[in-house]
Formats: sequence, C-alpha cells, structure tokens
Amino acid sequence: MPKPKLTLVRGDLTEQDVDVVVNAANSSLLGGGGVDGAIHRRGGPEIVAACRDLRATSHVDGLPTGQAVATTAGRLPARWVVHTVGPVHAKSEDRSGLLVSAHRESLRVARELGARTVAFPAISTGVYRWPLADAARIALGTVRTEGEGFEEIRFVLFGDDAYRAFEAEL
Ligand code: AR6
Repeated sequence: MPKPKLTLVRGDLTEQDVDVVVNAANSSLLGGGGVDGAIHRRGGPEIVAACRDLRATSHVDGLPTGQAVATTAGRLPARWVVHTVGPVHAKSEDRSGLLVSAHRESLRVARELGARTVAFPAISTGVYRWPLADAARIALGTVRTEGEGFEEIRFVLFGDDAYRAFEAEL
C-alpha cells in the first residue's frame, strides 16, 4: 500500500477541498467553540441535524473520547465531516493513548467512507490544552503508521505556533 503524502497548511480547516475534514468535537456532538464551532457555522444546519440523528439512534450517550463518527459536511467544500473527541490534557495522567485513538479512528472511518484525502486540525490543542509539540508528535506519528492507502493527509494549523510545532515534527 502506498504511503500518503503528509502536508501542512496554515489556515482554516473549513475551507479545505478534501474528502474528509476531521472535527475536534466533544462527546455531545452538538457543537462547541474552536474548530467545532467554525465547522458548524460554515457547514450550516445539516451537520447538527445529522449529529442529532446520531444522538437519537447509534450514539444516545454521545461519542466517547478517542472514537469517531461521520456525518455530511453540509455546505463545506469537503464531502464528509468525521467527528472525533480528543482527550483533555491532564498533568496527573497520561492520556496520549486516547489522542492516538482519535487520529486512528478518524482514519478508520474515513477509509470506510472511501475517502482519499483527509484534513485534520491540531486535535486537543485548543480548549483541551494539549501541549503543541507533544500533540504534533502524536498526530504525525499516528497518521504515519495508520495512514496507508490515503493519497494525502493534511494538517491545517490555525496559528503560527501550531504550524511551527508540526513543521518541526515533520
Ligand atoms: N481551522 C483550523 N484550526 C482551527 C480553527 C479552524 N477554523 N479554529 C480553531 N482551530 P479546539 P480541542 C485550532 O479548541 O482543543 C470545542 O469547543 C485551534 O487553534 O477547537 O480539541 C469542542 O466542542 C487549536 O490549535 O479543539 C470541544 O468542546 C485546534 O484547532 C473542545 O473545543 C483545536 O482547538 C475541543 O477542544
């Protein structure tokens, strides 16, 4: 299986013309701030409607941390949004396995959809306070080992600090 091209972009995830954009969501699946808020704002009400359907059917208790689920991308240029929940960073406990899982499960769902191109934000590095350098190491390490068969896996970094952290790790 070919290795995917790993690319870094400084910019806005909601503008990416890819098959799948990954949302750094929360367990409720019903929206929030950060990149999640931006996806729902730009994507329109179809996305939250699809999330409400999931909450009424397959995900009545919400989406556990480290797992992933797909919906329509509504009005975004992408075809699907894959929602995942990264862990909140904790000093007292190593939750990096959950951050690995969020990336791995997102790729698994994207693969099931038949996606060839996937764009990720820097999951857990905003509201969930994961240190950027460590998040970049985990994210890139995971997609390197779990990304076989995709054409391109892109990280879309909002700020200069995030971009530099991922660049250093790549
Ligand atoms: N495009 C790309 N990256 C972005 C964008 C954007 N439009 N907006 C923010 N970022 P966060 P988390 C970056 O907080 O830490 C939400 O309320 C941001 O600078 O969005 O996983 C959810 O509902 C940061 O580097 O996600 C959850 O409750 C990165 O995206 C909670 O936040 C992730 O920041 C999830 O927290």
